[in-house]
Amino acid sequence: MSSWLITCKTRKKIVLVGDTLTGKSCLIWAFLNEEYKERVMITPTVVHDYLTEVNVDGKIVALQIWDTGGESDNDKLRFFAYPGADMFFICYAVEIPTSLPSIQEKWLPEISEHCPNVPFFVVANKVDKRSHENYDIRGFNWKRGHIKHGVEGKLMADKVNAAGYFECSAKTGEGVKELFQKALKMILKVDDEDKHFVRREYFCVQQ
Ligand SMILES: Nc1nc2c(ncn2[C@@H]2O[C@H](COP(=O)(O)OP(=O)(O)OP(=O)(O)O)[C@@H](O)[C@H]2O)c(=O)[nH]1
Ligand SMILES: [Mg+2]
Repeated sequence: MSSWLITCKTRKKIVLVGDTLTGKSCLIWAFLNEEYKERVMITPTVVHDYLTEVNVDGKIVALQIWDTGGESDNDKLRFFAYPGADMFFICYAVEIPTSLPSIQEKWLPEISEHCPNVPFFVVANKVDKRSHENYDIRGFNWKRGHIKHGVEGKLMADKVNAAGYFECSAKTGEGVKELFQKALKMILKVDDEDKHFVRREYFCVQQ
């Protein structure tokens, strides 16, 4: 790790949560290495952090990405990853129907308890699976009778007041870079707005 990364002032942290096997580790790997790796971890993830640098509109940001394991065995350990988070990605996978309601039932209550007021995106992973022969053009899976069209994920994102809804595939790379770019842009924008807010407050005090 370069010393520049350690001392860089613009340092941001994104934490990924979501049910097990929803593709969190593969998504991070795809972002960091621009390639797909079927099995990122030999053992299931508990908590793992990465550090990289990202150019956001010409500004270099040191980005910490924290991967967490979705297995319920990790419920008592996962929150170690949360302090200092600037944003969460709550992930579901388009081929795991139960992972979508989990956003509201499990992940939102968990991150809200530990990090209230931290913005989050809802992220639909493995969207390449939609083009599988089992699906028709609207994303209807005839075998399981479950609709996995993006509209469901978007509705969930609206329902839980997510700051955004994104669709990705670690396998094809679709949407991966855009997701992290959009997240960092939003984080940096919030920073700027906070600064203005503080300045406004300061002027009030002076008057
Ligand atoms: N088709 C497809 N399969 C994917 C994609 N991403 C992940 N997978 C598959 O899904 C499996 C699980 O992905 P992981 O990234 O390990 O899932 P995870 O959310 O990190 O799981 P936990 O660490 O247990 O919480 C992988 O081993 C791949 O086989 C994708 O974009 N497309
Ligand atoms: Mg994992």
